[in-house]
Amino acid sequence: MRTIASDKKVLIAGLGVTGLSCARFLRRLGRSFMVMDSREHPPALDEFKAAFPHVPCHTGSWDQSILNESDEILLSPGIALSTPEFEAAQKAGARIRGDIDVFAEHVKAPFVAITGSNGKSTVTTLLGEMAKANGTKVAIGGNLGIAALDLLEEDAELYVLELSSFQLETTHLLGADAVTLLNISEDHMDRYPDKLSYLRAKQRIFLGAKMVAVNDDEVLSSPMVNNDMKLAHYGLNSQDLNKFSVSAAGAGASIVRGFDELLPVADVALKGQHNLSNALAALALGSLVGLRTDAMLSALKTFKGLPHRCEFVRELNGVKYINDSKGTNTGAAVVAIESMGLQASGKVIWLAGGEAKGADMSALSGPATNYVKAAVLFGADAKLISDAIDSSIEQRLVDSMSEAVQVARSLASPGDVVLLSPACASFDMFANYEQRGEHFVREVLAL
Ligand code: UMA
Ligand code: ADP
Repeated sequence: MRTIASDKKVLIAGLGVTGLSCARFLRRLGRSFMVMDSREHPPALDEFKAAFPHVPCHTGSWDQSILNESDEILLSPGIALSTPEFEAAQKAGARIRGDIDVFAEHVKAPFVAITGSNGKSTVTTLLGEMAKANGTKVAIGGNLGIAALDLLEEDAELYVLELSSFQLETTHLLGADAVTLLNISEDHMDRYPDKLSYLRAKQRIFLGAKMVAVNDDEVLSSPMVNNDMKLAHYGLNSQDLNKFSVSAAGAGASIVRGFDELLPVADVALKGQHNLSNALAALALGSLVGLRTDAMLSALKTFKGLPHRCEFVRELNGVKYINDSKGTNTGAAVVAIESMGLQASGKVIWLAGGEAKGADMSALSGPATNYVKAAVLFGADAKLISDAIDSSIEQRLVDSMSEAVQVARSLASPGDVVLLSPACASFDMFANYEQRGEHFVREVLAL
C-alpha cells in the first residue's frame, strides 16, 4: 500500500458497509486512517482485518481522546451526530462528515440523488433501468445496495443515489445535478426530536442542487431556498404545461407530459397509485439529466418493482398473499393497505408489528377502518398498532410469522387479500426487512 504522508488524522467511525467503503476509498487515495466502532464485534470486523491488517482499529467503545485528536471523522449513517462523544469531538475541532459528502467532492460525472420517506429504492432502481435503456453507463447505489464510495470504482457516465436522512445529516454540500424529495411521512422518530428535524435533514438534498424534480402532490417536496435551480414538475393530481402527470382516471388513463400522452397507465409494469407517482418522479428526473423519452418509457413497460414492496406471492382459494415487508413506517403501510384494499373485491387481512421507531401510529386508523377486516399483530410494538385502530376490527396477537400466516389464512375468505405491511422496522424479531419478508413468503408457499 502506498501512503501519502499527511498530518491530517482521519478516523472512520462505524465498521459496517459504509465504514468498509470509506476504508477502501481512502486506500485508493493513498491516505492513512484509523477505524473505530463502539461495538466489540461489529459486523464487518473480520472482513476489515483481513483486508487492512495494518490499519489501527479500536472496538468496544468510543475512545474520546482519539476522537478529539482527529482532524476529520467519517461518520457512518447509523451513528447519530448528536452522540455526545461526537459532539465533544466536533467542539475539539474535528470536522465530521459522511461518505456522501466525500462522494460529492470526488465524483467526476453527473449524479442524481433521491430521498423521501417512501419510494426511494423503487425510483432509484427505475431511473437506473431507464438510464440503461438509454445506453448510458450508470452506477446505482447509496442507501440502497452498493455504498456510494464503492460506486466510484465503476467510472460511470451517470450515478443514481438513494439517500437517507441519516446520510444527508452529515452531507455539507451535495451539489447533485438533479434531485427529488419524493414525500414526507413520519419515520425514524427514535433518532429525531421531532418531525421538523427529520424534514430539515431531508431538505439537505437541495444543497447546491442544479436541477430539482418537484412532486406537486407533496408540499414539502419544494426546496425552501431556490437559487436558480431548474425545476421539473410531476404529480398525480393535475395536468400542467410540461409537467409529468396522469390524464383522466380509470381504464383510459395515460401518463402525460403537459397534454401529450406518453404511455397508457395499463402498460406500466409497476402497479398501484403510489408506484405511478414513483414512475412520474423517475420520468421527471430522467428528463432533467437528458434521458430519451422512448428509452424511459421502455423501462416503464418492463420494470415490475423490487422484492418485498407490495410483491404478489401467490393466490390460494381465491385469497391473494402480498409481501410488503419493506413497509417499515406508517406512510408505507397506509399506501399498501389502500392500494390493496382498492384492488380487492373483499377485504384486507393485515399482518403488522415490529419496532415502531417512536412513530405515532394514528395515521393507520382511517385506512384500517376502510379496508381491514382483521389485523394480525406481532412484535415489540404490536400494542401501539392495536391501540391506534378501531376496536371493532378483529385483532389477533401472535408470536411468530408462522403463526401469523396460519391465523391470517383461517380468517380470509375468497376475494380477500392477506397483506404483510408491518409499519415497523424488523429488528426485534428478524435481522432485517428482507429476512422478515422471506419468512413470510416461505410460510405462505408452505400453506
Ligand atoms: N455503530 C456503532 N455504534 C452505534 C451505531 C452503529 O459502533 O451506536 C456501528 C455498527 O457497529 C456498525 C457501524 O456503526 O458496524 C455502521 O453501521 P450503520 O448502521 O451506519 O450501517 P452500514 O452498514 O454502514 O449501512 C449504512 C446504512 N445503514 C443505516 O443507515 C442504518 C444502510 O442502509 C446503507 O445501505 C449502507 O450504509 C450503504 O450506504 C440500511 C438502512 O436501514 C439499508 N437504512 C435506513 C433506512 O433505509 O430506513 C436509513
Ligand atoms: P424506500 O426505499 O423509501 O423505503 P421503497 O421503494 O423500498 O422505498 O418502498 C418501500 C415501501 O413504501 C413500499 O413497500 C410501499 O409500501 C411504500 N411506497 C413505495 N412508494 C411509495 C410512495 N411513492 N408513496 C408512499 N409509499 C410508497
